[in-house]
Amino acid sequence: QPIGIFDSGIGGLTVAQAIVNVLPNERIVYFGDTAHLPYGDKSTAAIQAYAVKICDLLIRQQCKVILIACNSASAAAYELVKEYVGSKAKVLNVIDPIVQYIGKTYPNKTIGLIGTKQTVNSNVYRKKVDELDQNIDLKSLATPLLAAMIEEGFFNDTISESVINAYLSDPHLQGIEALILGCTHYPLIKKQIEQYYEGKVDVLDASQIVAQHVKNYLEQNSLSAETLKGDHHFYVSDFTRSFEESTRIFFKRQVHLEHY
Ligand code: DGN
Repeated sequence: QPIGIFDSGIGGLTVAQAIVNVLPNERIVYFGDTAHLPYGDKSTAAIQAYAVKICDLLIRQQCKVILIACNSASAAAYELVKEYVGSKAKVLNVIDPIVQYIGKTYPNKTIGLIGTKQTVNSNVYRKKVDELDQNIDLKSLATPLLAAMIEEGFFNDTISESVINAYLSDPHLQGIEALILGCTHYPLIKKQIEQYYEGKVDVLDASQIVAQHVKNYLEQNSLSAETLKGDHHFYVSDFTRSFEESTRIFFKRQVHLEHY
């Protein structure tokens, strides 16, 4: 049975890639909701409606686990989707693993978060961090330009450097010991963010932490596949050649997108 992964578009391929790296025997069924992207600026109700439909598809594909790879969708729809899917598949999100990691690693510290408007304004990270009761102060900033910038190929250049500097110098993000990259696209600018902080702030790539979490979950529940059987599939709700070409940025190699 495959692992289902979904995102608002193809940015979630960063998470799929991290999973393929740590779990080479697992077959992936990926769904990018390119007809409705970006989720980052959508209402909670809209994202919930899209997420439920995508889960129907992933359940039809017999997925044993459904991972909501998108931070915006994890913030808006995780509880609803978990209830909707019930016992048909285990639903995981990209926020809980990073919150657990922060609780273990940074008690009594000040931590930063950057993500879309939906992710930051939902306050889900803040609520979950507060529930840890570890005296962690979370400072967050919506950085909506970053995902669009990366999709247009602006990273590791002077334009992205200016945008990153403008956001990270915001007064809301000062005095932090670690920064959560709370969006599928940000692993691509991790190096530039590390350069900005000159090693003084830990930059946390959620995709790596999430992949490790999925691995632990499969092992603990005896759900791991022994060998890779069949091909990965990458579905999108709207196909364009430029989406397919952009898969190379997020998955390190170009993959074939199937229009569902
Ligand atoms: N996948 C979205 C997220 O992780 O929040 C980013 C893309 C978007 O919808 N703007």
